[in-house]
Amino acid sequence: MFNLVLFGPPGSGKGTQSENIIKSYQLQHISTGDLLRDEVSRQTPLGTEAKKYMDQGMLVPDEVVIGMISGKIDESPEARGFVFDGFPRTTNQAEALDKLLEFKNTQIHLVLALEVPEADLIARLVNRGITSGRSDDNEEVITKRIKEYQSKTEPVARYYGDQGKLERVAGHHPVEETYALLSKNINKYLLPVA
Ligand code: B4P
Repeated sequence: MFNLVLFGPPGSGKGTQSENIIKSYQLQHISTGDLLRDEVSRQTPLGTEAKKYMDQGMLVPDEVVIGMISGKIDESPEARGFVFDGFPRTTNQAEALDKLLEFKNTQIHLVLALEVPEADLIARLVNRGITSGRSDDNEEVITKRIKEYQSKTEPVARYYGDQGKLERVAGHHPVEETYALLSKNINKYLLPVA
């Protein structure tokens, strides 16, 4: 089993690159952003709670997100591995993920951190907001999401750096070029199937 964390600020391309990675390496995709948006659209109690935070550009409480992840891993016992996209976003979430995986006799093997200048992040997300209909893709909320990332999520890079698992990758290139840089790192652990 090979488990990858795709890490980076809002709009750095985690979702975009995950799609390519799961196809080529035949891994299961776990995106906490997608899972939360699904709960919101189905108006579940969890979704109603999460929406309050997401609409303000704040992180959803750890216990909500960690509970969702555990169930999602259990749904795919035969998986070749997982791509965690947008999770963990706090050191608390990273510690919880380590414990969950240890319980399943596996671990995180590699963390790829996408690095993109802040001006590019804002431009990408404002641009996506024009078509996505996402309530958190407007300039005011985007700025809050980036601040939330800097204060709560950036420390997660140090957590994995201390474990010797972190690789930083330039994410400002076009999608295909960025993908080539990411796959070069993944190929050290696992070769593409497709
Ligand atoms: P997410 O859904 O994870 O969204 P994101 O960080 O904004 O986007 P991502 O980095 O995936 O960017 P994308 O590829 O889409 O989170 C949304 C919210 O959910 C959070 O703010 C939080 O409230 C909540 N949440 C999620 N996970 C949580 C957790 N673990 N704990 C607590 N709360 C959590 O790319 C963005 C745009 O850029 C797209 O339009 C794309 O086409 C474009 N783009 C991508 N790569 C490009 C490139 N190379 N060049 C040009 N444009 C590019």
